[in-house]
Amino acid sequence: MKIVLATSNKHKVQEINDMVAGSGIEFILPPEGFDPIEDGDTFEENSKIKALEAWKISKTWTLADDSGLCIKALGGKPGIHSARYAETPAKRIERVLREMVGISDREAEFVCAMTLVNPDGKVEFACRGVCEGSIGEKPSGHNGFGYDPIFLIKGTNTTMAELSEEEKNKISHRSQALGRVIEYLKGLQA
Ligand code: ITT
Repeated sequence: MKIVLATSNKHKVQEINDMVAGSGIEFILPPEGFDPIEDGDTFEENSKIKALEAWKISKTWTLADDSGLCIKALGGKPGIHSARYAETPAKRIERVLREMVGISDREAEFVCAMTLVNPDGKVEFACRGVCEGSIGEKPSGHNGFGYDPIFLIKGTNTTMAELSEEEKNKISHRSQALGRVIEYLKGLQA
């Protein structure tokens, strides 16, 4: 079964395909012209906007992931603005570290909201995955993407970027949400 993954982020497609390897499900990039206006107020709303936009141009099963980093001491920022918090991934990390200077409560979480739209253009299933952790004092590690180098996994001194792909995929917000989507799809096929 092929499902259009409503994203322009190639890292997400790779991560998600790695997670479902061997399941008979393959995620593919949307056809050309995928340009959603992510103007929702929540991860859930933006995820739905992306999934429906991808459906409009593909008319098949689509899955969207809207995700981001939420930092408690910053009132949940960068949150839904994670992808645009500064111009480049390195500058986004710099900005977060700057805003966290002098703050001792460094609790944070990665959030992922997924929306599955069926070939009739209706929301078939939606869910959320969360990965708890905290913000490190400096970046460390080169794997993954985005804020991974400053995200310390709860109860450890290891950043998400220091984990192998396989290790990240066992605990990430994205894998938790995707696990629920796959379970739902398997139920449909049974
Ligand atoms: P699409 O909207 O096209 O899917 P995007 O990268 O803009 O691609 P989002 O709007 O969902 O995706 O923003 C997610 C941002 O949150 C992403 O660019 C990263 O900065 C951050 N993020 C999400 N998941 C992450 C992860 O697993 N590791 C590190 N950073 C992550």
